[in-house]
Amino acid sequence: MRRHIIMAVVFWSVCVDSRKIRGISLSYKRFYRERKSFLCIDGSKMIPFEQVNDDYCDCEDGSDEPGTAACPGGRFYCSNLGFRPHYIPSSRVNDGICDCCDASDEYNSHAHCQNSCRNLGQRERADVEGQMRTLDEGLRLKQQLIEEGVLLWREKQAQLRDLQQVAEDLQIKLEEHRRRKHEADRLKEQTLKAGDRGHRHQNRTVTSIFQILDSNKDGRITVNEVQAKVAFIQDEERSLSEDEAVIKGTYGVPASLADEDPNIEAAERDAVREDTDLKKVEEAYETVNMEISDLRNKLTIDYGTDREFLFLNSQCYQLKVYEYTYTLCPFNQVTQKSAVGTEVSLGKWGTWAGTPENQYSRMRYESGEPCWQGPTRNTMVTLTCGTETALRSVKEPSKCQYIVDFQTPVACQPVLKQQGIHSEL
Ligand code: MAN
Repeated sequence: MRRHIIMAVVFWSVCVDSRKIRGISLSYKRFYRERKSFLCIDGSKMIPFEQVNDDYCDCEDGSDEPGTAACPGGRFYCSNLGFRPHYIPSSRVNDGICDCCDASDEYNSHAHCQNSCRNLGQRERADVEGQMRTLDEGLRLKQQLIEEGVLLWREKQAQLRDLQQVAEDLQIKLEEHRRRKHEADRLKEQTLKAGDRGHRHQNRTVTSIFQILDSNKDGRITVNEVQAKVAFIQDEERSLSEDEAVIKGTYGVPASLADEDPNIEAAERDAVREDTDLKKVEEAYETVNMEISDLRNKLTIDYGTDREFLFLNSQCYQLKVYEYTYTLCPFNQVTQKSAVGTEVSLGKWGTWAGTPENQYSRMRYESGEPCWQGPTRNTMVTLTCGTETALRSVKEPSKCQYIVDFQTPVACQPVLKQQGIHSEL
């Protein structure tokens, strides 16, 4: 008899427990404190307490049946001790499928659910611990990169100042070379004019000798004519032989002597040299100005609140995905190179495009190469926290629109919180 009484008490307490406690979270427990009556949580109805979890739906909000499938909109709380608690629709209670890892949803079914919460929790805790270690290490590296960024920023500023100085010096040099070139041109001009005068004088002399020799005025000088007038030009000791008297080019005056004028040659050489020197200085000045403008553009980019992203500038990262090699050069461009070697632009640096809370979580690269019968190629780069800076994945979810997962310590945020795995209850 005593044994029967004990068994009845145990059975009763299990029944009461299953009716009252099952499917309720700790925070809701206060609504189910055993009293004579139960007030539906939405306050719409008062029912006798025995009707809680009696497998009949009394409350419109389903709150009287948290542990059974009786109410259509009801929800069942899996406490999942050792893992993450969660709600399931109460229609899944005792439906023969294990939904809660603690098997609490199948307390009265043929399904033999095992409690797997402990294993799941262990696995998740290991994952979370791994993530926390990554985060710690990432934050440590980020700090280093911020410090390096400060130096790098100073270095870039100094580089800009140096380049500006070089440009100023080159400008002075340029003016000097322009002046020298102008002077060399002027001298050349002057020498040429002087040479021309000399040449004309020489021509006149040659013409008069020609006229003296050309006694029959036929415009030609013969050997006889030369020998006849030899007294004018002969060596006083002897008369001119026939060979000596042969005058080549009997038609007109000898060719211009200007080409052989050493003054003109020197002036021309000087002018050419000055022109070459000026061109060299002009080229150097242009190059340095391009470098200045390039550097100025780089320095106007937003590199994050602590300039933590500065180090990414002038770096490139690659990843091969199937037949394509993708290259991300942060703050510059994204490209795609196919196995056959053609390189396509997937977008040029556009802007930060993260969330309002963290605008530095995404980068947009826009206006890449137009897609055949499609849009212009664009790429969205998502920055995720990691201990290394590397491309993790590239996908093309829609034609010519690419998404890139880019890991780097500078994307690590100290506020990152993991969803807790509870071990209470
Ligand atoms: C190339 C690549 C692809 C893209 C097609 C569109 O093959 O750039 O990523 O989808 O062109 O024609």
